[in-house]
Amino acid sequence: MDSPDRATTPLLRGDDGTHHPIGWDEAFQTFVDQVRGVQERHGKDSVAFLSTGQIPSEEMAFLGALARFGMGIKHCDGNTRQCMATAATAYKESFGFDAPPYTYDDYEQSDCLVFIGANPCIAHPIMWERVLRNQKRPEIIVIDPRRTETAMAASQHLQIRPKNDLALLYAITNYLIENDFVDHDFVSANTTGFEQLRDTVASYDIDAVASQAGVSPAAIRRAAETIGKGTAVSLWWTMGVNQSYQGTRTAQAIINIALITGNIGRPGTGANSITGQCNAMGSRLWSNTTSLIGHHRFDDETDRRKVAGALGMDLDCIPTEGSWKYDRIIEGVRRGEIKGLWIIATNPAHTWIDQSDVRELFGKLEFMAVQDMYHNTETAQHADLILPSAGWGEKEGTFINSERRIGLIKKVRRAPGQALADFHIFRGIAHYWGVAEQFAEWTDPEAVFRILQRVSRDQPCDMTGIDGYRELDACGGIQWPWSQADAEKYGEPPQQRRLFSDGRFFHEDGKARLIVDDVVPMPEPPDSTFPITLLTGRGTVSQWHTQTRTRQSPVLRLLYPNEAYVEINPVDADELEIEHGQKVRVQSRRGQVIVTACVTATVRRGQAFIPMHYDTTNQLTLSHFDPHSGQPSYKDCAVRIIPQSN
Ligand SMILES: Nc1nc2c(c(=O)[nH]1)N[C@H]1C(S)=C(S)[C@@H](COP(=O)(O)OP(=O)(O)OC[C@H]3O[C@@H](n4cnc5c(=O)[nH]c(N)nc54)[C@H](O)[C@@H]3O)O[C@H]1N2
Ligand SMILES: Nc1nc2c(c(=O)[nH]1)N[C@H]1C(S)=C(S)[C@@H](COP(=O)(O)OP(=O)(O)OC[C@H]3O[C@@H](n4cnc5c(=O)[nH]c(N)nc54)[C@H](O)[C@@H]3O)O[C@H]1N2
Ligand SMILES: [Mo]
Repeated sequence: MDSPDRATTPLLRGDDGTHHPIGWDEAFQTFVDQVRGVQERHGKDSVAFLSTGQIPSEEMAFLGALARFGMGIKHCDGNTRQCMATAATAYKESFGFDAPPYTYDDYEQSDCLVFIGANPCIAHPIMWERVLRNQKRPEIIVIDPRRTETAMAASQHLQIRPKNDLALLYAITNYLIENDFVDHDFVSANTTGFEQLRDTVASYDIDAVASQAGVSPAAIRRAAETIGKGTAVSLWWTMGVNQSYQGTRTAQAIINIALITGNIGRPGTGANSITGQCNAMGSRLWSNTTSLIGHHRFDDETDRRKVAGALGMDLDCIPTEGSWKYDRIIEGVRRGEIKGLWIIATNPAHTWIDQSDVRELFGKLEFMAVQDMYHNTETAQHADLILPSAGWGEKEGTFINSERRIGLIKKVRRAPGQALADFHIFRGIAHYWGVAEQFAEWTDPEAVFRILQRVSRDQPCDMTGIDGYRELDACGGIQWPWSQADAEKYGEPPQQRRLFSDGRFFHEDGKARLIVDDVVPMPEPPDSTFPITLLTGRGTVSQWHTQTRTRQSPVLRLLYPNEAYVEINPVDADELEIEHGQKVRVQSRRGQVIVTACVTATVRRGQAFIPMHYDTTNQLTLSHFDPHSGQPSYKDCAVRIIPQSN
């Protein structure tokens, strides 16, 4: 980890256009002067921040509170918008709170597991191991346009055409209702909206959907029958659903199936979103971006009072409105409304959708600060000021995983050079900004953890019963909720807990909502000029995102192709006269990249796949979003592929 790419001192761009090392004192002063300068020239709302699901909850909370309650920054979002926003929105609307219901034990307790747009063999190998440990010889159904490693291990693979999930899930729901696989008692006692669901899905006939989706009617019937007859069915989804222009409704179609068949709140069941980044769940709760810290509401005075009280801050420093979403912040840069940007632990110049546009936009900013472990990420290269950060293992704090488990991360080594934990960078900024007093209690991560416990009181994520870091360490992590009342009643927290075992959801009426919508067509379907649908996602177990960390490991580097490649079906390759290993040009309406052809039957005809790990992939993607969650739809755009002479 002491690679030459690590940022070891703050770096400031000089008049010659290159970065020069400076001390922390100058770095903090420059940061504060520049941010204030932009706010004075263009108004307070002209500075925004973009953060991450990869720092501890205490740091996220500090950042969100400092920026919004201390520095008056209104617009902020994080890379969780690229990743989990759809799941969060779907849960909130369906259950009344962003609450993944499951516990990892459910992988082992199911007799039928359905994976939709998820490739856990590659992306979640530890969870996949738990599936392999399942002793019930479960049926495994995978819905994915590619024949992934996970699909190969499944007993049923519905290899659908991209973005046909919503219609397919409605057809399955229709089948379940028509064949009376419905848990009527559960539906009438614990849900609302069943009649509307039934009437809407009635028009999704399996035969019609099958030809559109490119799978056989028999395969859909078999999957529906398996789900209907299963006694403990769990449904799991990841980015093939979240990163879709109808992702929220698709996630809710999955939730609907679990609800109407009574597959929730029991061992081996659930409508379960698998999280991506190590602390995406923490950012959903604590980042203070889309919702007021601890999943409260900015527009609710009672919530604002409660949060102000728990933080010991004045009510007037709590804003009454939420922020723009990520795409609107980027649009704000384009329109000249955002002039200053502070980017923490994320690399949008690589990962934001339609990236060439983003890189151009960064040039329009008057000030850009990047806080990262590495000084040379695609984003850091555009920065005026780079703040060097300690990474995982070099600092402490807590993370929350997909099963709502709060776990302690310990410091096992010193950060290189002058790199500081993000926590201490925020403390420094608070001091130089002149709000040290307001954050006097925020001395160290555990002190902040205690503040967050107070904020969580009486929320579904109540964690007031945890006896500090000591107990988190002793128990190997504790799932929320764990309230003071729980601790008094039960003593030790049980190892595995799932939500909704009492059938009560978090909406005021205690019921879950069955939510449906019309299916809308793909915005950029393949046509005669751009005949291929481009899919993007994770390529190998040994690559992580923009590879700032994984490329530092000589061992990992041997395990994946160093140069970008495109997977293309053998029949398409033949028609286009492309040989395996040959260079090809992949063009979309936005850009073009030269990559190596990997001819493989894992993708179907008319489709191609490029991993997201290469810095050029997002030059091709189309800027379009789920309207409810604002999450980018990274996995569908039209391209053409042209052979290059080597
Ligand atoms: N090794 C490794 N592991 C990782 C990561 C990494 O970079 N490297 N990143 C982590 C993060 S942040 C995340 S979010 C997760 C992501 O984990 P996953 O979501 O499992 O990974 P992806 O490859 O992005 O997408 C999953 C699948 O969606 C499929 N898909 C594409 N379009 C559609 C569609 O229209 N319908 C359906 N049903 N499926 C579709 C793709 O073919 C792909 O196989 O992985 C985490 N784990
Ligand atoms: N085409 C396409 N694009 C995609 C996706 C896709 O499937 N297809 N997937 C999307 C998804 S799911 C995600 S999650 C995003 C990920 O997108 P990014 O967040 O942009 O990618 P990362 O490489 O994870 O960037 C994290 C950065 O944080 C830094 N870092 C790590 N730990 C720390 C720390 O403790 N402190 C600080 N200050 N810095 C730290 C790392 O060095 C790295 O530069 O990409 C999205 N983009
Ligand atoms: Mo992600």
